[in-house]
Amino acid sequence: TDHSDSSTVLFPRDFLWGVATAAYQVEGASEQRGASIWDEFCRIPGRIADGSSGRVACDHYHRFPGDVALMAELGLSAYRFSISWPRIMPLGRGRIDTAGVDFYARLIDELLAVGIEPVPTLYHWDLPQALEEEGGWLVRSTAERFADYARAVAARLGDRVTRWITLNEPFVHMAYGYAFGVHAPGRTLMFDALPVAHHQLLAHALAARALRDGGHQVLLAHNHTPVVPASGAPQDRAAAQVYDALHNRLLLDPLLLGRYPDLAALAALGAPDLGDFVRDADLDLMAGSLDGLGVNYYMPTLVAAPGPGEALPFALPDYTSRFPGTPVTAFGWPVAPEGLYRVLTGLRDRYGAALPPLHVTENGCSRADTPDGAGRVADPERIDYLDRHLRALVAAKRDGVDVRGYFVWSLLDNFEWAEGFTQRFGLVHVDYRTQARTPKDSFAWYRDRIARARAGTA
Ligand code: GBH
Repeated sequence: TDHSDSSTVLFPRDFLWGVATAAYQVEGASEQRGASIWDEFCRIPGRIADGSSGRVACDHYHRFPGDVALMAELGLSAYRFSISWPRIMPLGRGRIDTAGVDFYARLIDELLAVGIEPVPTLYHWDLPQALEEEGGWLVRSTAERFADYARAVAARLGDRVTRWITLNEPFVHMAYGYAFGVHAPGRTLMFDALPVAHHQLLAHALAARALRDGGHQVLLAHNHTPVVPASGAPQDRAAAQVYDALHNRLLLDPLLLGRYPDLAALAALGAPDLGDFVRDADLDLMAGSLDGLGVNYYMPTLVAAPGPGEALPFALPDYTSRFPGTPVTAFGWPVAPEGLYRVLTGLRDRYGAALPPLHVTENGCSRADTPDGAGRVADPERIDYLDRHLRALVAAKRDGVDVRGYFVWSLLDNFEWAEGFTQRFGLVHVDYRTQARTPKDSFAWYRDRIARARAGTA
């Protein structure tokens, strides 16, 4: 077959070539906005690996013109960033901070001036602290506050944005933030965190209704992990199924099918009954509320049945030691591009006609990068990682999956949540002492990759 010809078909002109970041991880300028749960969480000793916080981060708030210039050099068609709710509404409700709105307006104008589509995420885990004090995502009213916030943002920035991502990884936010407590707000509720999933879905659905009324397209970014049972033994297969239902389907089934997956196996472990907080009308509102699905993919998960006295695989499994022989990133995460192919084709197979077009809204790897004496950062492992994952995306497209965009996580090295600044995911190295940006070899590679796709030669 003629690969050059098929490539223009695989990557049509409107394919979104992007990079992604999130407000708390890059912006800094924390004194110029309301407090979020991450500001609070980072103050608790021992929670962040290097004792750092997002107080300054990459200072993107002040340096965005230079960062947009880097994006223009890459030849991107889209930038996925997130809007900080407490920068728009310092108390999570009511008063709008016009300086906060103005920051995003200037960022968006800067992007449009160089032909890059702004793709804002309305919520990437930085809940206003004032709302956390009213119960955070455990209470239903937070969903309504989110819809108010979404409407306020769309009213001010909606003339320049067509595609919105409501929430980033609501499952991860629930699990890490409210069930295990390793992310903000640091609660350890295990299965009692389930209402957090539902209230985020409701928030998405209420916001989606408002945004769509205004003619906008609405996506949500969901973290997917293909689940591999550790063996063919029935107990490992059953554990893998529960894990898959929780991590992959708990939030997608309501959005795409209008119902929750069967969680009977969890009830036996003390999980609350969904009927305690789910209303029928909520599911009607959620069903079909997506114009596109964002897929964040990093790695697969190998699941073994818990041993006697161990918790069910809702808790953090030790992924890496369980994939013997698989190379890992600096984070210890297995490098498995075929997992992306499995995720993309698996979504199509499971949801069929109910599945909207897909966008890979995050994919990337961390590496211990340092510029050499000549100011070069050679990161061949990252190039290999991105190249192989893009090939997996191409394979899924060839097999008929409708994938319309690919966003590298991340443009810049940034504040990697509980890991602080110890994990570097950027195409661009950041020296946190000087804020100097140094494009890595992977930056040039991605620039050339995009150019080849545009020229129809690869
Ligand atoms: C994304 O989350 C986030 O959206 C983004 O903000 C973040 O910077 C990026 O990924 C890189 O981490 O406990 O070591 O076995 C990814 C969701 C949840 C995937 C935790 C890996 C297990 C890690 N991640 N999960 S570990």
